[in-house]
Amino acid sequence: MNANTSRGETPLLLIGSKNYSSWSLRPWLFLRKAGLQFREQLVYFDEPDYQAQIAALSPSRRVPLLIDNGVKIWDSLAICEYAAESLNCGLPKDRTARAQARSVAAEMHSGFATLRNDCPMNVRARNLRVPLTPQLAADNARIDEIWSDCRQAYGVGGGWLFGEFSIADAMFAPVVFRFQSYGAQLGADSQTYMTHALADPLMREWQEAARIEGHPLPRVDQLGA
Ligand SMILES: N[C@@H](CCC(=O)N[C@@H](CS)C(=O)NCC(=O)O)C(=O)O
Repeated sequence: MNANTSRGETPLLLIGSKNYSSWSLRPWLFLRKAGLQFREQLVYFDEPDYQAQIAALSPSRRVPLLIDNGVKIWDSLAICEYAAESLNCGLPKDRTARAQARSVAAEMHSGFATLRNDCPMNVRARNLRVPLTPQLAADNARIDEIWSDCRQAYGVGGGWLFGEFSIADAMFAPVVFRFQSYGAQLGADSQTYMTHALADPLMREWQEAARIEGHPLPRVDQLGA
């Protein structure tokens, strides 16, 4: 992928469970959408040597991690940005739209702590119910606002937040799966966005892999069940 060099091994993406690892879904989806050929290596959270497996490769001891021609990139948003820059894709061409796509991607990357904690991604689960605390309602409402604002301002020309698929959609992909599992009150534009995202062939591929993956985590599965 490294745009500055012609030599190269196939990039390697180290990711966690497809059912539970929300951070892993983001770069996986982005790289696949970009059409990049890459190898996938999975580490499962329930394996006894999981920490050792990650530590052997990842400086942050977390997933995801991309290794491209010996260069390590160990953060979901950084991987998406690196790929967008190398492949010249995945960000709106218009400067204002691009800045807004980066803003909502960054807001997702650094925020929504209550949603993350109370509703961990559990792709294969349905009909989960957790208490709708004021903080959780506020997180959901802000996401609803972002999705509908983006769709209304930039949605012409495609079903994604900025029309064509972008980094913003990669960052919100785990939220789409969370809302499918836990439910959320959303306006019409956000509902339409959810439907579009869930029908996407790559989202379905990830969902199917999560369904057959095994490696259950009981402490996550019991939340909201
Ligand atoms: N800011 C990082 C967060 C990565 C992260 O927290 N990954 C989780 C998996 S979804 C992880 O590796 N957790 C392992 C641990 O904390 O031991 C990113 O955007 O990639």
